[in-house]
Amino acid sequence: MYWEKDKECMAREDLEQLQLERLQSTLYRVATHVPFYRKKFKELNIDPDGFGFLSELKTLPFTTKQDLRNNYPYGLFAVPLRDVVRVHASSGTTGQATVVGYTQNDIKTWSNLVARVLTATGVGKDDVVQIAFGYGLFTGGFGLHYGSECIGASVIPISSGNTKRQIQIMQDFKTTTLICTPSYALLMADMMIENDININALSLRYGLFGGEPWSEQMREEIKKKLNIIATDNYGLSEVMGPGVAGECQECNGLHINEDHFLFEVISPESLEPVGPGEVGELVITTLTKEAFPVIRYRTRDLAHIIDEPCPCGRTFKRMSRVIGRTDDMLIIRGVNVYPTQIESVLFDIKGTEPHYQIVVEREGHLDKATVMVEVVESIFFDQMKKQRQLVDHIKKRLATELGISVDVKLVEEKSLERFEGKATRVIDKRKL
Ligand code: DLL
Repeated sequence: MYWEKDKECMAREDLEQLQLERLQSTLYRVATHVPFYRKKFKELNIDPDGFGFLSELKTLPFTTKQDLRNNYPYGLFAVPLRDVVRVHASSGTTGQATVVGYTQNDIKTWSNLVARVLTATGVGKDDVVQIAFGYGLFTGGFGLHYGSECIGASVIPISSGNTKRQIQIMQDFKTTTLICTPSYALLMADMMIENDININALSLRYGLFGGEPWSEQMREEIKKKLNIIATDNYGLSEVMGPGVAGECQECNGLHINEDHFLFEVISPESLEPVGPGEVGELVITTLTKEAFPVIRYRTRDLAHIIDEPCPCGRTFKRMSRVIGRTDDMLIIRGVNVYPTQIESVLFDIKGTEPHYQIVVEREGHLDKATVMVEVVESIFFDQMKKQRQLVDHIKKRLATELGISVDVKLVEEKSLERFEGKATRVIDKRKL
């Protein structure tokens, strides 16, 4: 199922021509209306009118989160505020908030791209969509809301939180599609199981999950517990919000909406492009944004590009799931470790619950990581010997996967914090 087949399945040569034309007009727009870009282009001797090939993209300057912060709140807008109909902002948990804006046209484009992502999962106008992402400055709630309305689905704008009520509404309103973070979906599933709710009596068929990294094992767990098709969708507020990329029913990588975004993958150290199919930091250039265009935005998200054709017929390249963020990456004794690697191992081990947290501390000059893992009650109250065996087993599996040893601590079921939005997997005590 496609939302815009002519676009989503277009020939690559046509796509590249379209990308070039759109890039040219974006460069013109930012050079004319955004002093930050005008200054940068001048410093680097870039003539935005003389841009003739997509391959020249790498001559353009990067834009970073810090640049957005330095221009807080409206400094990077390319249209006057009177043309802006919506403002969103990032939460600012890692510093000052960053602000983004949308023109009427941007909202239309955004809804359309989210509509593509929803349609690729199988969601249509007969569906009842429960949006359990937060509504507000976060782009998740409103982004998915407008996209769902665009396809004509019946939208339940419940927002996040109040899990009991979410479940009640899911039952009463015959929700067919759940939209939230993967960790919140799992929290809901667990609560339903705990309360002996018959999952098969629900009308639920689809789940679109995004907003945070999750592993393939977590997808399996959600699918099994909720008996649904579960797809991954990706986006970030600096670039638009949800709708940047999303999986089709093949569930094997997220189709990038390439007619609206140019993706590059670079090494965060050398800033040079990585080899084909290699993991690196995603760098995104918007091609159609009016109010808030960005040139070569460094996302800090790590993924790789899948170039092979997809059996679904879409010609847009896919990105792999995001394995983590450069700023989530733990360097433990010189080795790079991502929470999703730990998650994959834990999901494979019987007796552990899919809830974990990684605590990083500094002992002397060395970083020490402890993985706190919830275990089922029978194990928690089991003999010490059995518990030790389980700890050793987890440690060994983690050491093989990560290439370094970490400590493991078993904790009682439900003792770790639960999340209704994005989960926090790492507690870094080194910064405290
Ligand atoms: O999280 C936009 C969004 C909302 C996407 C709902 C999908 C669904 P921000 O709050 O700006 O925007 O956070 C963006 O979240 O740079 C990634 O690190 C992470 N992220 C988003 N989607 C995924 C995903 C929204 N599917 C940041 N997998 C991004 C992994 C994701 N990480």
